[in-house]
Amino acid sequence: MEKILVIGCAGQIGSELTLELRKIYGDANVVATDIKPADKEITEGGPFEILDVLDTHRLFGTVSRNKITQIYHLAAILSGNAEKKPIASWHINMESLLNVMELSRELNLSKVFWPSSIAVFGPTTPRQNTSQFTVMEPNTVYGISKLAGERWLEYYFHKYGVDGRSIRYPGLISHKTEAGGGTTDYAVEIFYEAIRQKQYECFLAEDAYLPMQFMDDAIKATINLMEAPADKIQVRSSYNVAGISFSPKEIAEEIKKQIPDFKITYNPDFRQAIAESWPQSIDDSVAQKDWGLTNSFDLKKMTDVMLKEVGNKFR
Ligand code: NAD
Ligand code: AKB
Repeated sequence: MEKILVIGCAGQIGSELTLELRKIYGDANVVATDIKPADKEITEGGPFEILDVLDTHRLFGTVSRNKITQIYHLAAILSGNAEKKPIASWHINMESLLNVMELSRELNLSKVFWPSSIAVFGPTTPRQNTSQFTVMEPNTVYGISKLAGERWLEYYFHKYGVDGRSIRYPGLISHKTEAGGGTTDYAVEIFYEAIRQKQYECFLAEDAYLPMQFMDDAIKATINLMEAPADKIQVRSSYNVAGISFSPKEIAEEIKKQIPDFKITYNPDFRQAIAESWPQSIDDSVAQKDWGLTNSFDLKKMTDVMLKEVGNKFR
């Protein structure tokens, strides 16, 4: 029987992944933790603890007391916020991962999930159909921490046999919990503002193409990766996952099909330079081949669900 610890359960991914894991493994077998309170659905639907992942002593205590066998470590400072506090963000992103990897080694846990990001790529990476193995020279503190994290994951696998698994998520789009300080957040905010104000000022330029993925597909991919037999996982750093690529102009056009008087204006800020350093589209054929990655939401299907669900929140 697996017992799972989710670290960062109150965030954009954790708030949905925790519920999905509880459906699969049983409510009592998924211990949700975060440094801040989470939604009632999470705190009342199964075990929940306030936990700072940097507190090594408490982390070991929580894992031992609950007889945890797997960890999903989601806590991090994302690209936009990390540029505002580089050293503090490096500390949180790296120390938290090393705490989790050391603990997994010492307590011989069965598996660890830790997400990487398209931020591992940089301005010298080919930007179209970016391959699994390519030039990686990130120039953001977030990207540097994700690339270093990937190296540590691979190191712990080869050196100690820790079964760490990872996806380089593109920008994730969801309606349950708002995004937490990234460069791709515009693609979530735009739906809220389209519903609330029928207008949106975008912090990226109209042609800032980026890879994105709807949350349902991201969660399905995460669980498929974690459930795949260990010998299928040939990439021990992190897998490319493509999703769908579009620009702010294209998503605005899709929204206008349903809200004809929606208006978008552009006022690019520091995040435009980050977007320009990331790929515009991703080649995820290795993940397809190794563990059967699939993607089912295109721009239209995602827009339909987002407008409906965000609309329901304000009804
Ligand atoms: P988020 O910011 O929405 O959530 C992160 C959660 O971690 C928050 O609830 C926060 O309170 C918690 N946290 C922060 N510091 C903590 C600490 N010291 N101890 C315990 N919890 C702490 O982020 P997210 O979008 O859910 O991202 C989760 C992971 O996925 C991150 O590693 C992120 O880099 C990665 N990722 C996300 C995206 C995306 O588009 N959302 C894309 C690529 C990678
Ligand atoms: C961000 O924009 O920082 C994240 C990511 C792609 O890692 N959404």
